[in-house]
This record gives sequence, C-alpha cells and structure tokens, in this order.
Amino acid sequence: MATGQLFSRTTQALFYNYKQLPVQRMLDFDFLCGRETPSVAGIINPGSEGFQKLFFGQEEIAIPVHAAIEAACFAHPTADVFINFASFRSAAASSMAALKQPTIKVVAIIAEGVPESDTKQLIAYARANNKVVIGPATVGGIQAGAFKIGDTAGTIDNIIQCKLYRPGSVGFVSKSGGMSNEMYNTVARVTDGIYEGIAIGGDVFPGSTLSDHILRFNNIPQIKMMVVLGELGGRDEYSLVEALKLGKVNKPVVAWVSGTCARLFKSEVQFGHAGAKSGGEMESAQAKNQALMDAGAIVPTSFEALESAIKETFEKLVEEGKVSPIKEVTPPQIPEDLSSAIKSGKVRAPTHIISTISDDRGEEPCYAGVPMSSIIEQGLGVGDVISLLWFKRSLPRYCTKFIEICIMLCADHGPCVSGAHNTIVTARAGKDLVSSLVSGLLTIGPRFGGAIDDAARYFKDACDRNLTPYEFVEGMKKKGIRVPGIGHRIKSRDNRDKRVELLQKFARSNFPSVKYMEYAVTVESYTLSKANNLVLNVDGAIGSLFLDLLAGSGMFTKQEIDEIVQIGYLNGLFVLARSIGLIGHTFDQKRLKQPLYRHPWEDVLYTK
Ligand code: Q5B
Repeated sequence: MATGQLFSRTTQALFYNYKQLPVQRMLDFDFLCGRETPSVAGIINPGSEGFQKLFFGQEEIAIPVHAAIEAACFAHPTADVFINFASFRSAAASSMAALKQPTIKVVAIIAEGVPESDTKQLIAYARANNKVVIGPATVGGIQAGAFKIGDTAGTIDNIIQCKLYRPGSVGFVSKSGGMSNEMYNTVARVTDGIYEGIAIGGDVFPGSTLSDHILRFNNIPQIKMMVVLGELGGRDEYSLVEALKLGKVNKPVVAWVSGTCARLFKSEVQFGHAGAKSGGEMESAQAKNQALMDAGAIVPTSFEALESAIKETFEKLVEEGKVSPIKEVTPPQIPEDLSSAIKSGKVRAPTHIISTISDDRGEEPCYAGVPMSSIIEQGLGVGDVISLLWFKRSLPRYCTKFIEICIMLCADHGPCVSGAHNTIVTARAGKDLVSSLVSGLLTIGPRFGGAIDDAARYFKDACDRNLTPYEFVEGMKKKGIRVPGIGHRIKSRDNRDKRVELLQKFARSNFPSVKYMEYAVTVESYTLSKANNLVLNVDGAIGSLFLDLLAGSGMFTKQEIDEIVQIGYLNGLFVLARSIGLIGHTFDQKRLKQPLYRHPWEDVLYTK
C-alpha cells in the first residue's frame, strides 16, 4: 500500500446506505474546515433515487441519491472514497462492488461482524488493484481540515476541541475507533494536532493494517511524527516492528499497545473487538510493547504515560526545528439545528399552523382533549366523534343520536341523484375510488344536498325576525332566491320524504324545543299552496332541526350559534353521509365490471 495522501480538501465520497446523522456530520465538518465543495458527492440508497436535502453550513443543498453503486460512480466520477454503512450482512458484497469501480480508490467499511472469509477476499482484491480498505468494524478516519469519514471524531464540539478543523503534524493510527476520539484530544493537547487519523477497526483481519498507514504517513511530508495505538490479540503490530527494524520509518513513532491488564485474568479474555483477545504470549500487549520498543518506537511504561511521551517527542521536534509553527484559525460557527435550539430553549420560533381539535403527540390521539381509549371505553359513537371534532365539545346523547340519524338517512338516495350518477360514470371510466368519490362529492351544492347551511341561515333569520311565511317566501322571490330546503325533484305533498318525517319524529320526542322546525313547516305549508313539489326537503329538515339542537341543548352561546351558522358546518353532514353511499356505488360498479359509460344520442336534444 504505502504511497501517501488518501484524502485532500477536495476529496469527495459516495455514501452507501443513507444515514442522516453521519452524512450531516461530514458536511458540518466540511463547513468547519472552510471546504468549498461538500465531501459527500452522492448517496447510494439501494432501490431509491432522487435527492436528499441536507445542510452545508447555513445553506440547504440537495445531494443526489442513486439506486445503485454503478450509477453513482458513473454520475460522480471524481468521488474516489466509498463510505459503506451497509449492515454486516451486505457490507462485503457492496464493498466488493465498490472496489471494482475504476473511480473508487478507498473503501471504508463501518459494519462490525463481516465474515472474515469475505474480508480476506476484499483485502486480496484491494491489494491486487492498488486500492485501500479501511475497516471493517471501524469508525473511519479523518484528515484534519480536509476530509472526514462518517462519524469519525464524534460531535462538532469534540472536533473543535481537538482542533481537527485544521491540519497539525501528527499521523495517528489506531485499532479502536472509540479510543481514537480520546487520542485526538490527547494529541491536540500536547502537540500542534492531528494531520491524519485512521481507525483500522478491531477485526482479526483489518482491510489495512497499522503498518500500512504508518508507512504511508512516513511518505507524507506534513506528518512529522506518528502515534500508534495497538491492542492485544493478533500480530498486526509485528509488521510495524518489522518495518521499524528495516529502517523503513524515519520519523518518530510513539506507540502503545493496550490490554496489558489481560494478564490479571486467569483465563483467556476477549475485549470489545473481535480481534482483541488474549491469545499466545506473542499476542499479549506486553510482548508487543516490548517488540515495538526494541525496534525503536517510543513506548511509554503505561497508557497514562502515553500523553507525556507524545508531548516530549513533539517538543523535541520543535527544538530541532523540524516542526514549523501552525497558523491558528478560528473555525466558523456551525448554525445550530432549529429543533435542538428550540429544545435547549435558546431560540423561539413562530409556528405556522394552529390546531385546536386534535393532538397526536402523546401516548394516544385525543379528540378535543378526550383520549381515544376513553371514547372507546365509554362506548361513544360517530355522533360523539363528530361533536368533539366539529363542535369541540361532548354533546348530550340525544344530540349525537340526531347527528347519527342524519348520517344514516343521508348515506344514499339511489343511483339517479347527481352525486351517485357522477360517481358511477367516473368509476365506469376506470378511475380509482378516491377519484370516483370526489367526482360525486363535487356535485354537492346549492341545489343538491348542499342547501342545509343556507336553509339554516335563511330560516333562522326569518324566524328570529318573526317574518310570516308569506313575507319570507315572497321576500325571497323578490330577490330571485329559491328558498333553500324547500322543493324536491320527486318528493311532493302526496309523496312525502320519509327521511323528513323520521327526523321530525325524533326531534319532536327528544328535543326540548323544535321552534325552528315548526317555522319551516309553516313555510312549507305556504310553498305547497304554490306548487305540489315545494315540500320541506331533507336539507331543510336538517337545517331547521340543527338550529333547534344548537339553541335548545344549552351547549352553545348565541355567538357560537351565529358563528356555526355563518361559517356553515351543516353541509358537512351531507358530505360525510353521502360519502358512504358514493363509496358503495364505486364498489358496486367495479364489482359489476361495468364498461365505460356513454350517454345515448337519443337522450340529447341536438339543436341550433
Ligand atoms: N321553486 C330541489 O326543483 C330543486 C323552489 C321554488 C321557491 C324553492 C329546487 C331547489 C332549493 C334547494 C334545495 C336540496 C332543485 C334538495 C337534495 C338531496 C336529495 C336529492 C334527490 C338526495 C328542485 C319549478 C318551480 C319554479 C321554481 C319554483 C322550486 N324550488 N320556489 N323556493 N326552493 N330547492 N335543494 O323540481 O314559477 O315555474 O319558475 O332549488 O333545497 O338535493 O333525492 O334527488 O337525498 O339525494 O327542478 O334528496 O326545489 O323545480 O326548478 O323546475 O322549479 O318551483 O322557481 O317556479 P325542481 P324547478 P316557476 S334535496
């Protein structure tokens, strides 16, 4: 492997298996370092394509999402790092696919538990093709001030504390990703900081080894000293020993192999990583530390002494004039996410929506403050749910029963009415349920089903002003307005609408007062004297009776009643009810496999 730099300030990566946090952390790091281009060129999310919105500093950017590795590499030929966040099950296959792409030079595999045989194949392929694998079981790596893999170095606060936003003079390589965070801190405290840090991962067979990186660091002129943090288990450190002995490393190496405590245990001990287990004597931390020391590395007596060993080595380099002073820079402030700033009470932000009828944020949804479970436990019905969501209060049982009766009686009125006809024609045109339903619903209006609100408005006004039916109806006629709630295409004096009778019967026996309905009946008597079909229709019956419900239930103030009538709640009853029938007509036509409807020529008067 050897050669030198893996990354630079223009390095771009492809991120496999989208995870929002590590990608955003990479972009935040870019911003901190003053990079001009984001370090993530594209995201590969198997099976999905499009764009992912993320922040680059204060700006939102759209990063392309690709469904396949090949497509992503083709679209971003300059992206040469592949950051693989696939699970251990698929990490090997996707890593091999990435290694086979000519544009990819470095593959970082984050997953733990990749089968060793698969890793060996990846290593063999990478070595044969002059590519670099970092991991598996790694957090990744970082080139200070230039490029960072995924979650390496943790939070932005930690990155700032460790001065990783600008390059120092120390090359660091470790097996453990967790310990590398700690060491970035230590190195920042006692030297001018990290130039590059790599966590090779804790598996028995890492894609690249400690010595691979040390030899590479040796070729990077900006790196003046190296720090190595090994681990008991395995023999990786011995390849570094070998390199040191052969004089292949001419920069100071401070090294420590952790796990010296393993000897305190009587039996074999497995530490956190798959590779970190006490095996034979050669694999012990003590033996490796000794070998490294014998080969010329600076090895402290304990982990605690590692910091001062690094400090002394660095100070010596300074004294020898081998390290030029670093130009300190102040990193820009990363804008805080609104959600976290709100959470910590740092900012307040205006909301864009007000809602007062329901809340789904708690353990269970609430309708007007009443939890769903309480609605079910009390055996409440659709009428109660409508009272909560439309009127924001629990109404007495006779009121909710009346609402339910309205819904049941208006659910359907055969296939010939305007709404059902439209729904049937739409369903027969091959349209879906929602299209067929709304096609029918859109016919509801002043002539068909949607006269309830106007009926309530006009009956209330006329009744409250004590107009006689004559004054009211003739006054409307003068204005050229048909009385809403009066008249029907098929119902008449001799063919009464049963629905109207049923509603009146229920109200007479349950409502404390039916003043408005009685007024509507006197209006009907007058209109019937003009024409047989000018009956009080279902819209007029519901409109007038709802006025009685509002006024007689004692649950609404006068202002509330005026507001309900003025806004117009009551057509909602017909819309809701008739949806049931229109859905039924849609299913009926589909079940009957009815063909496209075409109106017959004979039924059209063609005229000039
Ligand atoms: N004339 C409903 O009219 C209909 C008059 C009137 C004064 C009136 C008509 C009307 C008001 C709106 C209304 C709800 C269009 C109806 C419903 C649901 C449904 C439907 C279903 C279901 C019917 C003949 C003469 C003319 C008119 C006069 C008519 N209505 N005068 N006030 N309200 N009502 N809609 O039969 O002198 O000859 O010019 O607009 O309440 O939609 O089942 O089908 O469940 O699905 O077509 O029940 O009444 O009468 O237009 O031929 O008029 O009567 O001015 O007088 P028609 P037209 P003139 S329930």
